[in-house]
Amino acid sequence: MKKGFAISVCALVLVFALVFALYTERNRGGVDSSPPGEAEKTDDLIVIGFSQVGAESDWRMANTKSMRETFTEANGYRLILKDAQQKQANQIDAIRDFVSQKVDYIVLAPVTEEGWDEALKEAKDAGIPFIVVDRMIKVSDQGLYTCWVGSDFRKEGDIAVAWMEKNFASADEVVIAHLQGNLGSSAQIGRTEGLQAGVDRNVNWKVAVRDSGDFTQVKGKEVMARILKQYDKIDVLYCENDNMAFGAMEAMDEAGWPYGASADIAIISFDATRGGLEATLAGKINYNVECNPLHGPRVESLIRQLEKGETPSKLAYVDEEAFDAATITRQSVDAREY
Ligand code: GYE
Repeated sequence: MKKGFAISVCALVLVFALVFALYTERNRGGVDSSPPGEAEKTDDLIVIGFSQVGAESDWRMANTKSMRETFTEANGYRLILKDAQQKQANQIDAIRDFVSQKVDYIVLAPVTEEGWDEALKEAKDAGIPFIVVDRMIKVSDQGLYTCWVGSDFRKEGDIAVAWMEKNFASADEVVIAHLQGNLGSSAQIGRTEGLQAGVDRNVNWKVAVRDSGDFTQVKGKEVMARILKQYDKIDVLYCENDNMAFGAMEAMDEAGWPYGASADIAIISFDATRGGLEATLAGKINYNVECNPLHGPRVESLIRQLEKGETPSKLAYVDEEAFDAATITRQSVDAREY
């Protein structure tokens, strides 16, 4: 009897020791020593999978910064950001990865407009709301994505062309060099369509050369250096973003071609980043059409609406302005957030 009692006491002590050990281990968070998967829920944070185009321009860097600053843990989010290095295949992989991680929302800044149907269908089948930001997508069924927020790129092109029509009204001939962005992206398509409509309206306008600089400074310089060797008269350089304009200006500096407000080649650019506005204020860029990259808070407000069970508008366009070297002020450059 005494022996049996001792055994029971021992067993009880052992059970207590085991429970105590497990309890302290759990409180240290050490039950599973492997780190939780990125999207694994260990808290109440809303998990956002964001597929970003890349880091090709100042615009893009400002856009990434805006998303990072908005979707912080302090604001109630966990942001999983994947940089696609300007490749659609990487974006499709990222979307599939977000689906398998069961994120709460997928946000896509698409590199091009076409080719999204299948990946979006997978996200939809998984029941994950899909927000498109910045450039647009073309899909067979509009129900494949929840909503979009970004710029009206065609309108940006029209604004630039209106400036050209006003400033070259008395010219006999306007020879244009056209530096395009990433072919197939909405930003390129809209800005190119705007210029094309201007060329169709003005018989004396000629696009002598048209080439893509992929929205990067390096490529902008490379393409412009080639153009300068082939043509001896250019009236307007229509450049689809600031970074390509910076590259083109380097090429013109090196080749000794004067440009800007006090020279024969006028430069039109897009984005109106701080660097772009500095160049406009310095008279190097004649006209700069704004494209606003601060989409973080805009995407967040869409997510807040969706969280409340509301239906945000399908398409939301951002208001934008343009800056003329003749009228831009130091204050407007200093007020620039990006
Ligand atoms: O103009 C360019 C960037 O999609 C609006 O992409 C964006 C464009 C922007 O690389 O600088």
